Amino acid sequence: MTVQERYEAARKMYADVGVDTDAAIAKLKEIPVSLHCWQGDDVTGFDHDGPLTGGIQTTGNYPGKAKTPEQLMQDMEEAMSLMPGKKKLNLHASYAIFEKGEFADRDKLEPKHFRKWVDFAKKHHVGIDFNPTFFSHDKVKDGLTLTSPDEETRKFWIEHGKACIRISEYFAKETGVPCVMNIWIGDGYKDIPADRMGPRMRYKDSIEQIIAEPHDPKLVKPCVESKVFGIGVESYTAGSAEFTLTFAATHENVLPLMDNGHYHPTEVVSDKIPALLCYFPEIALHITRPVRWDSDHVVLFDDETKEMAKEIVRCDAIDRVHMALDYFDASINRISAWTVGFRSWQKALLSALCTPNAELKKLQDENRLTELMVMQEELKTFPFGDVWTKYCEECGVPADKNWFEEVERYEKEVLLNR
Ligand code: RNT
Ligand code: ZN
Repeated sequence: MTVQERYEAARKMYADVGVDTDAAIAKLKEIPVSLHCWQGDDVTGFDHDGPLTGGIQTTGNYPGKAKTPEQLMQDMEEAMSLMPGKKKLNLHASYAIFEKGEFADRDKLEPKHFRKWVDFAKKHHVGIDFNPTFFSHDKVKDGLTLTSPDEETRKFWIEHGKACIRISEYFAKETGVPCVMNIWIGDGYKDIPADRMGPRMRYKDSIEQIIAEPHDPKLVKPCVESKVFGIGVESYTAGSAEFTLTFAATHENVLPLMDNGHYHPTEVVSDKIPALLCYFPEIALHITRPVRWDSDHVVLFDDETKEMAKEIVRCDAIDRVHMALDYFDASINRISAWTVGFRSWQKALLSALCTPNAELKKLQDENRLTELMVMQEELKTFPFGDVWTKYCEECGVPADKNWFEEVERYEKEVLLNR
């Protein structure tokens, strides 16, 4: 059977349960998903030589890591050519690109240091999301940035945040797409602190100063990302879930950002998405895969990933949820890591779009819960793969098993020669 014949058969089966697969495919092509630059070089960046700090860690030493902006862009292009769907570029401030002999510290960063990224985004017709980098830097004092009791240190990082607001607005103006600017800090304590509120009050004041930097809220969307703990920061994290959520709720035009690696292992972000959508006009996500802890493994097409996508789709919130990938695995081919993660999230979205959500909701509301269980289980063996293959084909990217051959060729010809 050809791809088209298989698709026709699948389309009929889905139509019988009220799902329009053509519409699902068309819709998915319009949903932007932010692709994180930091999978390509293990969160190293270009503005410092030191180690990755902030309580996050990449493990592994797979050959071929990108070491220059040119290599990172080339690798990203290679990965993007294997991913169906609409992309957005997600950058960290530490990926500033300086001319030969030029340097600007984080508090002095300017739009011009990101001009090459804007050119890259324009070339690929994508918008840009941005992240101030509050880690991997010698001005992180005693593990603290925006919560530091040392006013000079705290000021430096506030200035960094303000510079990033200006750069975010530049990105939005240049690309014509609003920029989601995410604030995440690793500040906290390894052991039981004597003051839990003080750092949080300083954090609150710091973010307020950062977002007071003049900007158009239609162009720049600041977010605050929560976290439960980090490596070496096990006992106390200033930016906890309650802190960041309340901050976003009480400050106009600030979005809460949930990273699904940042909760206790039995908590699920899929359940938190509809809870937040009851109150916030827009929310943001970091999509990752935590294995026992916030390990940032490559996103797979697994149950919780599917459930998160389902919630976004069935809450009719595709335009209200800013989706970004956030993981880093240095133990496998990085192009493949990017590609598997992006394709997995695309599959999750497509699968959610191919779910008869209105019908299922009706069963729930009519208390036909036995039938609901039966239907949900039957749907799991529908020929989703045939719809996926059709989608990949329409997007001009290799269908499932073939793309890895290209990754192997690229590894041999490019990565291993670095
Ligand atoms: C860390 C956070 C944060 C980072 C990126 C690199 O735990 O998830 O979002 O992963 O900013
Ligand atoms: Zn994150």
